[in-house]
Amino acid sequence: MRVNNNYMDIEDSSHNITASTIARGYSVGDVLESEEIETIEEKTPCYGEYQILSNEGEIMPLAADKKDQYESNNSFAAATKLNSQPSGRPVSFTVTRYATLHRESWLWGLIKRGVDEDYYRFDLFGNASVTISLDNIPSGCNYDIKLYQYDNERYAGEQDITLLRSSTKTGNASETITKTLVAGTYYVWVYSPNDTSNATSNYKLRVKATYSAKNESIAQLRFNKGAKAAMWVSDYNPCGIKPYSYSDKVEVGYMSAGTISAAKFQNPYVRYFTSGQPIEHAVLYVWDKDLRIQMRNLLTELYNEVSSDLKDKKLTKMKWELLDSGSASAGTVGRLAITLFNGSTQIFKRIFKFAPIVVSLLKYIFAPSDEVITTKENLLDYIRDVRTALEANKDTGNEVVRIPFTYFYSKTNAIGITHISHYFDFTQSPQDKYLYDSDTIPSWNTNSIVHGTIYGIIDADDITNAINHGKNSLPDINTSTVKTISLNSSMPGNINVGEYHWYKFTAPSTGMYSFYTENSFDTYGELFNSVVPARSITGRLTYNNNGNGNLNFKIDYQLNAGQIVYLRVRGNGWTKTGNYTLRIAKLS
Ligand SMILES: [Ca+2]
Ligand SMILES: [Ca+2]
Ligand SMILES: [Ca+2]
Repeated sequence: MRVNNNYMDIEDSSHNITASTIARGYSVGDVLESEEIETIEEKTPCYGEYQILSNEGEIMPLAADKKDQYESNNSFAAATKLNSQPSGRPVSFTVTRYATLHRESWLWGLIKRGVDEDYYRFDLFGNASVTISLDNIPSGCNYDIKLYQYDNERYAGEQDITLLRSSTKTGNASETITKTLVAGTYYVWVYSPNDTSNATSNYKLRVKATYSAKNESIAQLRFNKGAKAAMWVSDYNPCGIKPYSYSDKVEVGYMSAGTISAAKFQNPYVRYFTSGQPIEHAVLYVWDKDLRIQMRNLLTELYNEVSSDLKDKKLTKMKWELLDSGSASAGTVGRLAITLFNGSTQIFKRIFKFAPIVVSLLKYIFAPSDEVITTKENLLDYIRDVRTALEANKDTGNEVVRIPFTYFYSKTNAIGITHISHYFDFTQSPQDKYLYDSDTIPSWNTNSIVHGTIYGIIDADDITNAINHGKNSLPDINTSTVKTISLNSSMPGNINVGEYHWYKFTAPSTGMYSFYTENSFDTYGELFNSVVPARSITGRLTYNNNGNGNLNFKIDYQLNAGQIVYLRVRGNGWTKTGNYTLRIAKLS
């Protein structure tokens, strides 16, 4: 190339001018400016197949450098896997890889590269905080990293990969990306923005993932938060489908064996879902007896009205609508309208008035799909199944009902048919056991594949918050009413797991008083000036565990005439349960 004051000529190796700015009608400045723009243009990553160019001697006079052990990993499709599916509960992990960028010519589509690029893939089995770092970048080199996510949506193809975050420092400064991510498939792209490389000096790539998963105690949710129910919601939504969105089989992608370009479905995450086992998407736990009874009552009304009023056997369409949305602002009554159709003819319509939380649970969680319920008998069977779930053993006060919502992954793979459809099948079937006999709601179980997040449910808004993976969490509140107790009386009580009872005492005269329990279980007593929420110990005056012998507490405390104190009685460690008798005596 030869540049003079006004013109620029481009010559070949024999100094023949092959192009000139005179001929093109633009000046040197224009050309240099456009060249500058080209040099700062960002690199794009490579998705699918690429070709290593082996006979590039004339253009790349030196032989390609020695490759690292993970080669060839020059595209998302060929990415090196950093982790695999754990055999049990997914645990937080850190993976470190030492590798190099070497010189090598290769081609992806029309884009030619002279320097190696490395692609890594990792999968998250739950929501996690992730830190990716690239250290030990060789001196004289500039490497960058970018984090990508495989698009978790229906009909996503092999190029549906989205950039989440970049780290592009200059020189050989270390690169870091930190981000909170949901369960899914991710890629890290390590490349040199200015085509610098060093085939003998390793970079150090580290991916650290810390799952946010946490088990919850039903007693905590019930007595500290005042929750009536809870929902476990999986951290992974299959192809972006939210829990309870479907009650039947949905196509999420298809592949045609004919041409690669017709391959619409490449979601790498579904490889974990081929076991034939049901995968839990969301689980409803209900312990509040009144809530369960109200839901059963609504279903009983619906059952009776459908069986007596619906003469038409065939159903083609069903509408479950919340008239008063069932949000907390709707007040104390929510209205659920259920309309049934045969063709365009409306054959049934009823409006049910219940508490907002009741109509919301029915609408969001139990509304069946048109495709599944096609006859009057189908609908009656369905209502009976849900009723059975809520019934359990209604005579005991502390039982918990567990109702999972599951799906299967499947594909049609018939011989002779080149078009293969992939499905998630959400069709529900009745289960044989609904009673749940543990205080712990686990963030992971063998049917859940990935971790989930647990949401306490007090009212209708909490249901939509849970389904939408919302951030609203329940504050600590007081779920215990305060009973007044007087001197020398005895107060019987029964404590369940996590429960606490408040008592108010007004000293009739100045003196030393003794507060204590009798009977045989491990009680714990705490004295306050005022009632505090949940397990708070703010402003606690004094406390005692076993002062009265036989694991009973005893608190002796000096009070003035007319002074009011509040006593909290609970099981030791919040876990002990049983019957007690509370007494207050005046010592002096
Ligand atoms: Ca490499
Ligand atoms: Ca590579
Ligand atoms: Ca850099």
